[in-house]
Amino acid sequence: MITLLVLGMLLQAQDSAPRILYDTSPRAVEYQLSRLSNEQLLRVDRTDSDAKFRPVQFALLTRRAMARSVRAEALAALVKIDRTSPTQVLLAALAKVPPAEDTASDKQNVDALLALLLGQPAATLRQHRDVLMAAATTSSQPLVRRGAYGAVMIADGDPAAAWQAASKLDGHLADLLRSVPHLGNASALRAKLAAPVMALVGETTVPEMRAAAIGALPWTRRDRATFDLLALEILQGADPASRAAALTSIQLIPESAWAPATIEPLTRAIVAIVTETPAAQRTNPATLDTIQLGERLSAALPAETRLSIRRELRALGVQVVRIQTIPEQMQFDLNWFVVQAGKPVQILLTNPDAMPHNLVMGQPGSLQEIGAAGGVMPPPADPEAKAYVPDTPLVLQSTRLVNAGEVARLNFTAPAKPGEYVYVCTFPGHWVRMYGVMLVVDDLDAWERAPTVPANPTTSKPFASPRNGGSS
Ligand SMILES: [Cu+2]
Repeated sequence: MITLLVLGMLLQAQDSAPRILYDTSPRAVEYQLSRLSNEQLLRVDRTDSDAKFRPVQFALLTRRAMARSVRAEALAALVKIDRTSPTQVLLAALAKVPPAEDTASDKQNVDALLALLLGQPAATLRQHRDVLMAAATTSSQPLVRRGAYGAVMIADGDPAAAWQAASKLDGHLADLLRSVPHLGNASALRAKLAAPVMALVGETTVPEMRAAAIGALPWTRRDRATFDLLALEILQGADPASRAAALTSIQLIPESAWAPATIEPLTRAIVAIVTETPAAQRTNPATLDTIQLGERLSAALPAETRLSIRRELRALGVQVVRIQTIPEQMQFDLNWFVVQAGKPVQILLTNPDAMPHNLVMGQPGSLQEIGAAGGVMPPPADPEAKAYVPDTPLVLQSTRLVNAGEVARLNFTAPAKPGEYVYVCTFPGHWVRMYGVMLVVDDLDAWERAPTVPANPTTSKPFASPRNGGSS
């Protein structure tokens, strides 16, 4: 009885709004807010009229992995509280968020704020052109400069004035170039940027500027000439930052624009680049993208070359399998994948959905049992504990619950016994839709010569496609 009472009180405490002491210094208020999780922050009492709640609204606008609708609401509240424009609020927000884009969640955060700033109509941005130009040319914050140069270009419908201003200031042209991927639907403006960006790639030897121009290029055009230029940078470029940018940019070029004669030397260069990369760094996102690019390019090669290149890439490290959740669909984007028995595997699970998901790997035929057992477990008391993972020998591997915008890595050795192993999200109710199959084979090379398709454990029929487009 007493335990039930305590439990009830705990649950009540968990559901009620966290109390914030506002009669302290701004720094102390900020500190209290910084201690709250996103879920707790969302429960903090607030209005859009009392300046006291400004720090709460600002935190909601600038937090990593915050939903778009929450940010939009916080932005509207800040505009009202400060009696200012969204442009001003967003420039202030960009000055405050971590500029480092080393992690996926920081990058998503910056992307979200830039999308709010640059997603405004050109006519609105034009009303604030003086403010934007001043911010672009005088701010000490690279992200503010990036957003402001992009906004001036959208306001003008033309890059000339912003480009000219940025050219006169040390390092500013690189900030302008980094805004190009964020220009949204301004396709006429992007087209106008194609010639100057391509000319800059041809001219500049300043590594930072060159890398930024190469990063901007595929956002202005994605044709054969762009492919050739990026391929040349990968094959012959001397500067590592520019080569890395070219490897990222070339992934955006559609296969129809690939130059057939360049594909084999390019895949060989990629094998060499991955070989040069220390083993411990081969699971970095950038290297994983490079390996995936090598595999994609090799698909266009004759069978024998393709198989030998894939074998080389595979021999270089762990086999990495990237799986994403599909927002609002309760599904993984991968129906099945194949690995070699006894070889190291890394599953990289990214969750762009608003709700948490996990991935539990189980013995062949165990989907229903694991899904049902996980779904009836209570939420764990310890927020760091793995949730909804049933204690049964059927479970081979599991991640923790992955929150919105987060990534989890699962490193393991593939089972020695071939078979159709299942993976499933055990969050209550998800297992009926959110699952897939890891096909374990004795010899991957032999399998690639005569591929087989595993069965969907629910229908017992072979999967129609390894990828899941998100049908509902
Ligand atoms: Cu799920």
